[in-house]
Amino acid sequence: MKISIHIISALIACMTFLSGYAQSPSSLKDAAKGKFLIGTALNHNQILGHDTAGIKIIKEHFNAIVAENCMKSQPIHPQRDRYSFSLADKLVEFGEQNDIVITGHTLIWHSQLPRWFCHNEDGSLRSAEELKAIMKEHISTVVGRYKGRIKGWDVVNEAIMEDGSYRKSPFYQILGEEFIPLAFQYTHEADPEAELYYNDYNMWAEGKRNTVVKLIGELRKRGLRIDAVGMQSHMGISKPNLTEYEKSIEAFAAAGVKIMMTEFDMSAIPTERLTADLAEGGADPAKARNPYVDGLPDEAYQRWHSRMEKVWEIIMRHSDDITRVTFWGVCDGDSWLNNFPVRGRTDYALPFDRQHNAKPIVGRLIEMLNSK
Ligand code: 9MR
Repeated sequence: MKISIHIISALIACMTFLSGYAQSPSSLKDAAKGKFLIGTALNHNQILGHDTAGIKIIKEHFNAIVAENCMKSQPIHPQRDRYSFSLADKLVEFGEQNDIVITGHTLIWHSQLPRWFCHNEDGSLRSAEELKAIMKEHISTVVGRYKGRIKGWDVVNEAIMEDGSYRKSPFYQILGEEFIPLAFQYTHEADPEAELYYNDYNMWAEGKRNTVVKLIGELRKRGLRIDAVGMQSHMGISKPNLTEYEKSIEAFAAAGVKIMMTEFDMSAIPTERLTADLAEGGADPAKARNPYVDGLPDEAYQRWHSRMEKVWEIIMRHSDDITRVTFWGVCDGDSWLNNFPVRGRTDYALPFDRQHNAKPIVGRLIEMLNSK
C-alpha cells in the first residue's frame, strides 16, 4: 500500500513537471513577457492583408509592430497640402484589433523626405522660420491623428554620424542642432502621453555613442522628454564588434534612458567576400555579389545562428534596460537586405525563412528568453 502511494505521488509529480514543461511559452512574445516587447516591421503586403502567411506569424510571435515605410514623411505627406494616411490607418487598426503595441517610425529623417519639406520651389533651402512651421504642422498632424493609439515615436532618425558629428542634412543646414529639440518639443505637444525616441544605426560607434549621450543630457537639461534610444541593430556576420555594441547599451542606460533594438536583422552574407573575391580576380563577380542564391549552406547558417546567439546573450544580460526588440521584417524574403548593399540578391537576415518556416534560431531564442 505504502509503495503504491509513493508511485502515485511520483506519477503526480511527473505529470505536474510535464504539464509545466508543456506550458512553457512556445512563441517569441510569450517567452519575452515581463522582459521586453518583441516586434516586427510590417510592409505593404502585410498591412493590406495580402501576405496571409506573414500575418499568421505576426499574430503568433509578435506583440509590437512598426511600419517599415508608410509613416515616413514622403509616403505619408507627399505634398505640402496633401497627406496619405490610408496605409498608416490600416496598420494602426491591425495593431489595435490584435492587441499589439504600435510604435511610429519616423517623424524627422533626411531620407524618404519629400523635397518640398526643406526646399523652396526654386531649389533653395527654406528659411529657419518656414522649416519650423512645416515641422510643427507635419508632426502635429501625424502624431495628432494617432494620439493615444501609438505608444511612442522615433522622433528623429539618423541625425548623427559615426564620428560623432551631426549629419549635414537639410534640417541641420537650416536649423543646426536645434532641429532635434524642436522635433521632440513638437511631438510632445502633439501627444503628451507618447514616448519619445532618438533612433540611429551603427550605434556601436564610439563617436556616435558619445554624441547621443550628450544629446540625451541636452534634451533633459531643457526639460524635454526622451524615453529611449533606438539602436537599429542592422548586424553583419562579422561586424560590428560586439564589445563596442554592448558598451553603447551600457552608456545609454547610464545616461538614464531605456534602450530598444528597433530594426534588428543580421545579414548572412559576409561583406568581406565581395571585396576579396573581386580582388583575387578570376572570381565570378555575380557569384561574389550574390553567393547564396540557391540556398544558404549549412555552414553559413551555423555561423549566422551562433552570432545571433552571441548578440542575444548581450540583449538578455541587459534585459532590465531594454524595453523592445523589433525585427526589421518577418521573413527572409521581406528584408531590405535583399537589395542592400547589392540590388536583387538573396540574403537570410531574419528568424523566419522564405517559406515562412521558423529557423532553429526561433526555438533557441525562446529557450534563452524562458530561461532568464
Ligand atoms: O526597409 C526600408 C526599405 O524598404 C526602404 O526602401 C528604405 C528607404 O530608405 O528604408 C528601409 O528602412 C530603413 C529604416 O527606415 C531606417 N533605418 C534603415 C532601414 C534600412 O535601410
